[in-house]
Amino acid sequence: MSSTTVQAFPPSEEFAAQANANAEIYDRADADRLEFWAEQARRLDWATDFTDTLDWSNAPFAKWFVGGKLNVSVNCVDRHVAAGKGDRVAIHWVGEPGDTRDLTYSQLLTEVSKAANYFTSIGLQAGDRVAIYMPMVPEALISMLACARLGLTHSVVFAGFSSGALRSRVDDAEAKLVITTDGQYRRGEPAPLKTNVDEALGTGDDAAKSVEKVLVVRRTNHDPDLNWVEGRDVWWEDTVDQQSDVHEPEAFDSEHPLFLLYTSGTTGKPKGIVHSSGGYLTQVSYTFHYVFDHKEGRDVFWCGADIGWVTGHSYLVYGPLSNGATEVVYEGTPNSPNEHRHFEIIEKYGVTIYYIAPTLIRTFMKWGQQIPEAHDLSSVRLLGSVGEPINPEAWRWFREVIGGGKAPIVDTWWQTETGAIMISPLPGVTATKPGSAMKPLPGISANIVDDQGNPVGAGEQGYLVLDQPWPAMLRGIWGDEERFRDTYWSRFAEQGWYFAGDGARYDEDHALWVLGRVDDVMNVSGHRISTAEVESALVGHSGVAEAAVIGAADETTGQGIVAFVILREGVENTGDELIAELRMQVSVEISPIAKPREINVVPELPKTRSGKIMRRLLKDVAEGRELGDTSTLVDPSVFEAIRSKKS
Ligand code: 6R9
Repeated sequence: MSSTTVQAFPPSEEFAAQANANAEIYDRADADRLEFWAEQARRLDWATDFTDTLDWSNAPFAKWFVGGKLNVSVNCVDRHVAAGKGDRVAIHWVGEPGDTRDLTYSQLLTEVSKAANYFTSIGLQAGDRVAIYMPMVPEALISMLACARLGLTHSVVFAGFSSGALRSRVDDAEAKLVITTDGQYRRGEPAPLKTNVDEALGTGDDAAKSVEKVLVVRRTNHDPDLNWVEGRDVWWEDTVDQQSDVHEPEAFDSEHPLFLLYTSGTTGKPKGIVHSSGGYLTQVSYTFHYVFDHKEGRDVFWCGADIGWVTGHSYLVYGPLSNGATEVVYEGTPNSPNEHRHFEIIEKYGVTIYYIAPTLIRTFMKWGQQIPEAHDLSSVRLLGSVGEPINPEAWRWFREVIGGGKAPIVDTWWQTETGAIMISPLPGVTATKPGSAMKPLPGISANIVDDQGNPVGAGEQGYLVLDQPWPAMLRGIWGDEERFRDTYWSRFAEQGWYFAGDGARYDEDHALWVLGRVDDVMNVSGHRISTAEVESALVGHSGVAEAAVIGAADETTGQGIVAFVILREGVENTGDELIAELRMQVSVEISPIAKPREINVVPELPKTRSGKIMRRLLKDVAEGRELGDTSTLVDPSVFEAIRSKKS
């Protein structure tokens, strides 16, 4: 695909005139990167100033803002109240059954202080770990901030994970406290959640050794047989709510571990990614301000991610709140009670900045544009995408249908490990191309290289590396220094670069295109073809709602391309005729070598709860193997349907 022929969208004059960013900040960052970051760190309130911006002498273990001390929760809450903004709404919370709750910054301070007082009362001390296994209720965010306030390192475990996944994370981190809810809503129905905690923590000889208390927020109130372990389990309303609402915070070292977040690796055991306080908060705060062009007191921000993922940590908690933002936090699924839910919320709260994953955009496309069109979405002025490469079709639809044909889109590339956005256009400054994350942010340095570490030319695919440390970078894998070095720093050890695990290429204009995980890059007859590129071509066909592509072992070509597609609502499957059309589509869009060997029309694609397509499992199907680990799938039964439809 020749990306230079892709239409670029320059920023409108109107947007540029009011934008937080301008072209000059790239120059400033280039002129003196460390000075630039020191300047960004000044966005925060430091109790003790830092003496050095970066200590990289023990690479790959970085220290940023050396000697500085700060309190993360003070930066997210107290300082806004102290500045007279206490009455500003921090969180417009929307529950799945339709209940709502607004929390101002003053109210947030009260709640966070009470929780901090309770945590202290049960003997927790800075450095202890706390597991948070909760749906998207306000107390989840309050708990995270209360941990931050006390220097307790939180480990949020997605509430859709199984009890086994929770147990392994609790054990690995040796968490002393687990915070949960009695139940959670799932597509309109209450389901137990604390039961999973009981299962996870076990009893007798099998009991999780580290856990002293389980703190339970009442949410669904529907489980008459709720199990209760005397001495271990307590209700939030009986404990936290009874505490004083005054709490004197203490400052912590810039490098103090703010949180652990487990992410799956190539081996089965999840890695506990460790994030710091000062460096992390600096970069999430900086990126929130510039990438989302956030205007305090005017914008209403909505990030659709769950706090169980890094996007929820950085752009639902620490980024927006450190900037004094007003944001929407929605508890439920997008089609509960019906497909209008997101658009009703945008309309009701006047959401101005809307940040979601491409998979959701494609779902909206599948539902049809008459649904968003039934709502006044004119408040939306900026759109963001994250989590996977966005195909140009979805990009255009997003801008047209949700963004009124004019809202800029920021396609933000980053990872759990990077902590904050790394590669993205700056709205009002960067001309965007549908499907490209464009270029590294000011202060960030990335490159695309071949196996030997040589830069690749325009149009050639290579590995995405980060060749300079950045403030929000992971500080390690919890308890496993060797795995940290191995996973990220061994591939380009000589050069000392971070290997992101993604493939990418520059086009002729030096715009950066992320092509997906390198394990998703196929090699067909010696040609490297990205699964994302083929998927994008398939989705470019008017009948296709969503596509997943994998490289399956092939005797003659090394790998053969196998595609799985879902058709749009109302599109008829004409069998061979359709398949021929789709193959032609790919041939025309990319090249005849990219034509899928096999195209299967299926009713569903297997996805993780964070919305990523599990290509590994599709590969198992395509290669006729037993399925690998399906524990992170939303709905393991989709495979029955896929197998039965597979040609
Ligand atoms: C933030 C987040 C990280 C992986 C990353 C890449 C993919 C994320 C992307 C993107 C293309 C984007 N990814 N954003 N690919 N364009 N804008 O998603 O973190 O869950 O750790 O996933 O997601 O493959 O390596 P995480």
